[in-house]
Amino acid sequence: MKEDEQAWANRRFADGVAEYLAEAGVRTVVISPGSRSTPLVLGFASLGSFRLIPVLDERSAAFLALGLARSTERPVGLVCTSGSAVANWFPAVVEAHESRVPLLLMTADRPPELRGCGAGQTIDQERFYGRYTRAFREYPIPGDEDEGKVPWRDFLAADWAALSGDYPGPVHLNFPFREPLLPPESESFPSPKTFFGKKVSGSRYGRPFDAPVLPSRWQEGGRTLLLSGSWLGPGGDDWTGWFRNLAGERGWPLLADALSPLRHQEEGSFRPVAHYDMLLRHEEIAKTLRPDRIIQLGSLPTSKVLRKCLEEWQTPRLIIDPYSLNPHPDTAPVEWLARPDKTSNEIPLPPPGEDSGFRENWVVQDKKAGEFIQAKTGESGSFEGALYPLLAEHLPEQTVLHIASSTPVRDAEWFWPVNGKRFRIYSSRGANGIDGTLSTAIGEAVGEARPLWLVTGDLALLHDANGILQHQLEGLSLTILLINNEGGGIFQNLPIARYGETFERFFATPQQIDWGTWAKTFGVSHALVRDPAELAQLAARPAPAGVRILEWATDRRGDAEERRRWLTAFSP
Ligand SMILES: Cc1ncc(C[n+]2csc(CCOP(=O)(O)OP(=O)(O)O)c2C)c(N)n1
Repeated sequence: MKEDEQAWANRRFADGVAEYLAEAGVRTVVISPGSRSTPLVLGFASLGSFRLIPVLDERSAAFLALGLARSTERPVGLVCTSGSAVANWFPAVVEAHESRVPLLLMTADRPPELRGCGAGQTIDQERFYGRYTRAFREYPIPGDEDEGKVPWRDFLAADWAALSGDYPGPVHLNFPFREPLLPPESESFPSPKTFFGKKVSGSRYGRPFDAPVLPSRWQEGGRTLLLSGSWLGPGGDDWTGWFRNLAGERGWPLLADALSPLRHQEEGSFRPVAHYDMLLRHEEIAKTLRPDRIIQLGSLPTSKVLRKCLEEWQTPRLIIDPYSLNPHPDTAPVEWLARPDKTSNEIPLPPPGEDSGFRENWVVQDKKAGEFIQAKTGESGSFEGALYPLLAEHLPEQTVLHIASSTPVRDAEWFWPVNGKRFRIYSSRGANGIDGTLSTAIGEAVGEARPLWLVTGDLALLHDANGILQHQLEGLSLTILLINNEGGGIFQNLPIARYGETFERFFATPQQIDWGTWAKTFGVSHALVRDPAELAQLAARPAPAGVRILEWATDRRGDAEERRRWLTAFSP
């Protein structure tokens, strides 16, 4: 094939891909720089219908795409060059797989004749992400004999279905390109509207809501306890709304993690339970709160204490998960674990209220625990756990937050009070990594198109320090509440914390960063916040555009002690 023909074949092919994805509903493509991906980049750029976001570091790029896909409920495309660039997406691919977020991973590659023979920037990219993708496909080389024979346009439709269907997640498309990658400048390119593949319908992903009907044996009386873990993904609000109604109609107590929208939806007679971890630490209280049956929607709350109780109690449990997963890490009997489709044994609900004493007990105890936390919050100095009641009280209604892995996600579960302010809280609970925190939050903020608060430890922020390069993204308003306890505070709770210097060097790993200087390097604002009243004021005011860092300095050893006191000193 003549050189020009090859270049045009590359362009035509990439334009076809871009055109298809535009029709399918992709709005955003995150692109990292490189040569081999040139045709793809031009394909997306020439169509003019995408928001294209350039991100230098592929690891940050993929996490940003994850945050965008999560918050817009649409698949997001990623483009990178061949070689180790591909490997840098991997951590975000793992999280996307685990938390069911559709990322369209488009890697450029050398053609087969340049693989395995020492050609530059060439690695084995086939099935690179192994089981962490819903599908992998090697596309034909544009202009090659195969391109005419292989129905690659139909492949796109199949790969789209794998990406965004009932079990959404990442899909990897590998695109080999032969040089030259770019057509001569002088020639104009025919209109890209040449694509004739299968049409797709629907651009949002996820499973449409269909109110489940409980099998009859689960509708009988008995002390039934409802559990709600982290946000369920697209359509999640319908599922949690249904669960909330179930709790209301039946008078069943509902335990909601801070990551569940239900923690933040107290209204009328609906009152979720927030401080179950604290309550269940008390043997005497736990005995009175023990259920006869449990219904769990989606993942379990994070609490280890609750999980231990589930193991001990061996209470029969019904798990309802819109994506048919298997979220029960304990050995308690799960009587029915299935897709919540309508079932034939539909019977009317018996009248509610027959076990109202059970719910009453949970709610009364929870209120007492909430009052205990509230009283402690006023007298806690710089204790990081006190930040959560403070944020809950002062942030405006419907604020969006991202709570980082490690202590923040646990403190939020323990101390974020029941409220009716409809906060939306994101968190990466798929693989619970501290990686990609900043980029994921930036993606979520851009996708939400409204201010977002990121609550993070210092190590999680540093781990994705490159993410700050995106601070100038259009429409971004991000407040980073940096809990600076100089290292991994979470490890203070482990027995290894007794091991002095070994602990400090290999577990706590303090990093000695002057955050003011760091922020200045990138041109973002930074302020040390020392006083809860000051933080309360900042939380209540509208957040500015761009990125700001509010640094809350605290002492991880002292905080570990204080947290133990908060969690154990409560007595009803
Ligand atoms: C990618 C990744 N590497 C390592 C870990 C193990 N890990 C869990 S928490 C943590 C420390 C986090 O420190 P920081 O963000 O400062 O929060 P803190 O513990 O102080 O609350 C580490 C290293 C992880 N979860 N993910």
